[in-house]
Amino acid sequence: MSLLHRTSGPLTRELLLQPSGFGLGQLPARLKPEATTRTVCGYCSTGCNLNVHLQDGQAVSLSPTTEYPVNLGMACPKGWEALTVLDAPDRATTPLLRDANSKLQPTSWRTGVMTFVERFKAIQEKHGKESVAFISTGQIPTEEMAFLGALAKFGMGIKHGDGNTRQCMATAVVAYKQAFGFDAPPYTYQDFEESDVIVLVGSNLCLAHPIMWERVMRNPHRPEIIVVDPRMTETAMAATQHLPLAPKSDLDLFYGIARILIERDWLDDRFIAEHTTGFDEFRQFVQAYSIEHVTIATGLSKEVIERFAQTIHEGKRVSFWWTMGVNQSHQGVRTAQALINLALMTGNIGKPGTGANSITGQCNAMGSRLFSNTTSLLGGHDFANAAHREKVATTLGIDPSVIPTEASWSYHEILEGVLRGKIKGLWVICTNPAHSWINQSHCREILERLDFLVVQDMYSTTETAREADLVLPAAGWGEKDGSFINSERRIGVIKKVKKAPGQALSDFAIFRSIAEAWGCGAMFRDWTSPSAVFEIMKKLSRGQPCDITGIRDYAHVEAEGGIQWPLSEADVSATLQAQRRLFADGRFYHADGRAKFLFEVPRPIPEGPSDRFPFVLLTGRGTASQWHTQTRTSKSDVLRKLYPARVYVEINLADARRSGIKSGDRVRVTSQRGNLEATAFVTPTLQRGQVFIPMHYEECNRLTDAVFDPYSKQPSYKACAVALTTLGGASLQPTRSA
Ligand SMILES: Nc1nc2c(c(=O)[nH]1)N[C@H]1C(S)=C(S)[C@@H](COP(=O)(O)OP(=O)(O)OC[C@H]3O[C@@H](n4cnc5c(=O)[nH]c(N)nc54)[C@H](O)[C@@H]3O)O[C@H]1N2
Ligand SMILES: Nc1nc2c(c(=O)[nH]1)N[C@H]1C(S)=C(S)[C@@H](COP(=O)(O)OP(=O)(O)OC[C@H]3O[C@@H](n4cnc5c(=O)[nH]c(N)nc54)[C@H](O)[C@@H]3O)O[C@H]1N2
Ligand code: SF4
Ligand SMILES: [Mo]
Repeated sequence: MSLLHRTSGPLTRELLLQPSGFGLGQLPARLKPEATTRTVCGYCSTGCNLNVHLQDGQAVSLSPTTEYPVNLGMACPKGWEALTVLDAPDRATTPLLRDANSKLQPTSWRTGVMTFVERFKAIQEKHGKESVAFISTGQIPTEEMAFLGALAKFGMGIKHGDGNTRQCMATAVVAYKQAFGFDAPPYTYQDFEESDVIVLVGSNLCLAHPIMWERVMRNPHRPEIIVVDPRMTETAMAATQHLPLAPKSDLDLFYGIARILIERDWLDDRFIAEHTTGFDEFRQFVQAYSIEHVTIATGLSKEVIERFAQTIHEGKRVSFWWTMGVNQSHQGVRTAQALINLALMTGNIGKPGTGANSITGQCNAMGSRLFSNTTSLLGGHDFANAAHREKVATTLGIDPSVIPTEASWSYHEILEGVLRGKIKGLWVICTNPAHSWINQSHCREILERLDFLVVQDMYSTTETAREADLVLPAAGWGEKDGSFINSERRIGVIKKVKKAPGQALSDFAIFRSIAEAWGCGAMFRDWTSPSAVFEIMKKLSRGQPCDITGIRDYAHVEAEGGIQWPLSEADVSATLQAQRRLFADGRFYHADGRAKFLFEVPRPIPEGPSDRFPFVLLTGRGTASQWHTQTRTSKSDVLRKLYPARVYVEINLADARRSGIKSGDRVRVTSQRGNLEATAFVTPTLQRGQVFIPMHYEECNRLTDAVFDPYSKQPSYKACAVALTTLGGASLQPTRSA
């Protein structure tokens, strides 16, 4: 464990102070900072705090904040390098408009915004208001998300707008809403240190959330760490139990575990009776999940499964955590709920070191869940609820009739809308679908069909910006103000510490000028600055489970080291606890105050391996130094040294040996949708019949299969069938089918 900690863990303060580190020690004298300010990191949902050192008001270096309850002086390589990537030569510095020769040419902001308004209005006039849609993000401040959602839906009459959080968090949102009555991850990071059993499902915490992993490493209770993941990930290597189950067999496994807990009477009967509904039906349902059934479905041995159940029973404080291995599945919602069920039936919720805990991905996915105005109405409200619409309208001083009466189409429904000729104009903000969306060539074909595509991004070279008719240059993290909400519901403040290059503007400023040019500026008279919008958000949250009316302002948030929601006016007491969790009183958000047991018969993987495509492809994060589609992380010299430059495919040792494939050989990976050429990386960490490709490489999503969870509409990125061939055309066969 300690070796792993060193090799893949973050760079700590100690390293900073060493002469060879990246920190202050190596700065030339003329760059010694004059002042220091603080901001929250703009990559992952951990929400580490960084001290940014300034000279002439501009950032010159940074170091992790010691006295912040999230990261305690630690940061991962992306955080350390966050400033470097802002200076890249491909930053979008002026608006770009496609000319008659189909070339993107620089233009003025005035022309850019006027063209935006003219083209989208013309489309709406010809094809109806709903023919323009937007796709947004979990990576801009909450104030900007709220502005975008309100401007698009109430000001511009857009009905359909979704976020890249659909690719990521939609499953957890639906699972929580159905089970608890509100989208409410219950935990606080301190729980990583207080559990004696930590169950990580489909989460490679060690590299996707390195500082959360550091919190696990600080746990003084010598916890059992159980990793449920088909791959022997970095996290699994450091675990005490690894369950390398067959992909997407989690549901069978957890129903089987529930059955064992019931059979052996390892339940918290009182909690079940007082705080839940649906347990008797669930008890009946899981009878079908005998250990024999579960061993066949998962490929795990009886002993491994029983030991897992026994460890849950023996744990005094058991926490269940999940990430994309659960959410990105054709049955993600029910899988997340199967974990929630395990926590409920053993009473592992609402107490220190417990919980059914979805770990978020992007820095502000949680802000998007509450305030993006896509699936839920601003402030975690419901579009379909007339009282909610009335409340939001009154708070904003707008006519309730401008608020749509139903939630937007989901991401893939919007893309299908393009195919059906229903959507003609699309505005893409802070996301890169031409790289990250599932079944990429289809996605690109769809984008090409649009009459008008606007991309608002920091860089002009992203795969999506290259397809755009109009590129709007955006300031990024570090170049603007606002707030984020991290995985444990903690609101943190981000600050402008650097001037954006050229004419790039904050997304906030872009939304303001579009509102004016569109003719709905009056609706946003009070939306003058991020802090003004924070006040509006507070009002919108009043009376909701995410009530934040007790937060005074950004200064209050900073003084407390971030503040977790909820904090209503009534909650503000003399001392605010730095670590707060939900459901300590056993009351959930459904009208009866109880949590629900939810379950359903598992379904097979839509595209299992076949004779033609005999391998299962898994995808996900590759290293702690790569971020998604790499628009940012590829701009750092330091980060680029920490990962392979070109796409690679991990192949099981026995499978590779059988075909004489060695690490470094070039192979072709083909699915029904496309193919790519990659370098083979032969490894014992994969099971036979499975291969893995990191999502950071542009080619990865040529292969993936557009399959969705029926409730959350989240794409299932982590299971499709592929064939492997040498470049000479010889096909590889697994030593055993997957
Ligand atoms: N360095 C880095 N960190 C990141 C990001 C990044 O791009 N780079 N992105 C951030 C974002 S937005 C997100 S959403 C998170 C994602 O964080 P994670 O979800 O931890 O990362 P992934 O690698 O996508 O997937 C986790 C694991 O799911 C496993 N898996 C695949 N199929 C199954 C299955 O059927 N069952 C189970 N139990 N496991 C399965 C995969 O083998 C993989 O190891 O990371 C965040 N942090
Ligand atoms: N095969 C496969 N595909 C996946 C996944 C997987 O596991 N496997 N994971 C999925 C998941 S969980 C996620 S979250 C998505 C992520 O997919 P994307 O959202 O497409 O990935 P990013 O690279 O983060 O894209 C963010 C874009 O916003 C820009 N940007 C950054 N900051 C700002 C800003 O402040 N303002 C503006 N306007 N632009 C900005 C960046 O330059 C970048 O182009 O990928 C999904 N795709
Ligand atoms: S762990 Fe996440 S929040 Fe912390 S420094 Fe790394 S990327 Fe930033
Ligand atoms: Mo994500």
